[in-house]
Amino acid sequence: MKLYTYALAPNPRRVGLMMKYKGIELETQEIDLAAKEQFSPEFSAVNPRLTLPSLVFDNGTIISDTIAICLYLDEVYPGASVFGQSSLERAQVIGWCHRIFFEGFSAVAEVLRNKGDAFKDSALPGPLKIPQIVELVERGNLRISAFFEAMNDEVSNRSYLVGDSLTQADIDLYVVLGFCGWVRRKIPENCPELQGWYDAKKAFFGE
Ligand SMILES: N[C@@H](CCC(=O)N[C@@H](CS)C(=O)NCC(=O)O)C(=O)O
Repeated sequence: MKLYTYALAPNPRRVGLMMKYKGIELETQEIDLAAKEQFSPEFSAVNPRLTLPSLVFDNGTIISDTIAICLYLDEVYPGASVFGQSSLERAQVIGWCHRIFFEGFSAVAEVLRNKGDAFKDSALPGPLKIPQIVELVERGNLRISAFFEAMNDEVSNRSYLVGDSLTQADIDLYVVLGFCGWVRRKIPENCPELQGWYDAKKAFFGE
């Protein structure tokens, strides 16, 4: 089994932090997204979707969605699960990850990928040539503002989104808040609970 990754990028970070927390070690290979290595013939042959992270098994089976990779690794490696301690908590964690991906990651990506030359004709990840739509930058920023405020309310009286220990939902929220910095969005002053939550997780992960 081998994990193709790019440690700096947000979706690979969701897996990387989960592995660090659980003490999981795997054979890995870095694909430099900044150098566009995902478009190389070698990596295209591994994952035609051209995205990271990608977990590839010895028989060629591939999992190329972050949430699925995390679920799989969580289950096959020992240690407390980061997907909750009951069926209800498991459903809640997956629900949170889905929400954070849609309301958080995709909002930041909307801003990041719809302006500038770096993502010209590559407004969505993958092999298709997708043109940028500059108006989406404004919409993405509105979505980020709404996300900050919603998450501020959610963490105002708790350290963990689900249950009483760290889950993948917390990892994903922590990673997306860092990803906001890629589009120069900081947690605003009217979201002090979220800032406190983020600072605590940053210290916890030693970053
Ligand atoms: N469906 C994938 C999407 C992952 C994704 O978008 N990864 C980004 C890095 S964070 C990527 O591979 N980007 C390639 C590109 O920009 O061409 C998942 O959920 O893991």
